[in-house]
Amino acid sequence: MPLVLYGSTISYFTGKLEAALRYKEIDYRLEPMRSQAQRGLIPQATGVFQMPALQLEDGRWLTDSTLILQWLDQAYPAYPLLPQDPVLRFVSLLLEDYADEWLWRPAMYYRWHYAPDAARLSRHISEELLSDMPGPVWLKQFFVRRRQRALFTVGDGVSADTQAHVEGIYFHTLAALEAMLANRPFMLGTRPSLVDIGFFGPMFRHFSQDPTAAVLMQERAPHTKAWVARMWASRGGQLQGELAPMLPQDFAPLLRDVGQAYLPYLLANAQAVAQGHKRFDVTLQGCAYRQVRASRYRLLCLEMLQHQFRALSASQRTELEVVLGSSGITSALRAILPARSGVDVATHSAFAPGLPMLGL
Ligand SMILES: N[C@@H](CCC(=O)N[C@@H](CS)C(=O)NCC(=O)O)C(=O)O
Repeated sequence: MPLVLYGSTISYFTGKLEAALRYKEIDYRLEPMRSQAQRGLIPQATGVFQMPALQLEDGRWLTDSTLILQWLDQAYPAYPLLPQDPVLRFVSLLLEDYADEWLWRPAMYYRWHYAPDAARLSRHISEELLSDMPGPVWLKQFFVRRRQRALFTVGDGVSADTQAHVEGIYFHTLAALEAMLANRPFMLGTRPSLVDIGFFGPMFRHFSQDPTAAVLMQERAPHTKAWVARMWASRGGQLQGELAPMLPQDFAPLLRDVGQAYLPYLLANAQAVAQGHKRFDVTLQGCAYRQVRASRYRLLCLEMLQHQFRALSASQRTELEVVLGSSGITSALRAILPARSGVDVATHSAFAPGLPMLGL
């Protein structure tokens, strides 16, 4: 019996999980998570209104692609995604989290800001996911576009003042990936790992397929475009590759972004959650973001990273400091957080109720 993956053929996190299932050669079937299912059974089972959700043969449900990947790597150990080396493993978890949460804003911006993209994607969602709701497609499109912008672009800090910075996140990421993928087939070596899977999320279903972003990828980063196809085609049994023993030097620009933008954002978010603020202002890399949505889930992301960091031995942490260089990452990993998500990070798993990405 295949696993059943509920999601969408245009979803960031569904595509990310599919790449892992395909590489690990785990049999699965993709089912659209239609509005009826969302309103009823699935959020009841997973505790959260989000995709993807994975159902096992024995009926159990899993949510949150990050936790699902960690569970899959244990339950299906063939073709592992997480590196064995504890330091490389930690850096992989950090980069996967960054790709999930920090590339989300530019991914949503390119999809919903530009009219041709918004028209195409709102039509796709209306036909794929809202086909079980009454009403004409054009009306559904109107509401989808309005909802997505209110939740994820203009309603989450994207404005005329921040637009250039948001676009810069995409351009810098493309430049960093291109430098790596011009020289080797996968980000950490000659086979895929969790880092590839993390970046594949936004790069596949958003940046390589949404019209405006796809043209930019084609022009600026042809090796990255080829890697997207290579990742989708990768099967563990057909690849003989190896992971690099250490993090390659060309990760420095991504690590800088983690330290200068993503982790300062997570710390400002933690402060907002502590104060019970639904929105907050934060200046990142000189760009003033206003009215960004607070997220208890992203506080949990920071707690998880700190928990994984604390699990390293003293000598591994020293080794990690060397790998991370002057990126400024470890100070955020050691910071005392002003608030708690309320989730026990030591026992949290894909089987526990999930938290929505934005909101308290
Ligand atoms: N942390 C979750 C995030 C999942 C997520 O936010 N998925 C998006 C679609 S790609 C979603 O379902 N959003 C819900 C919404 O738009 O209300 C994961 O890794 O699975």
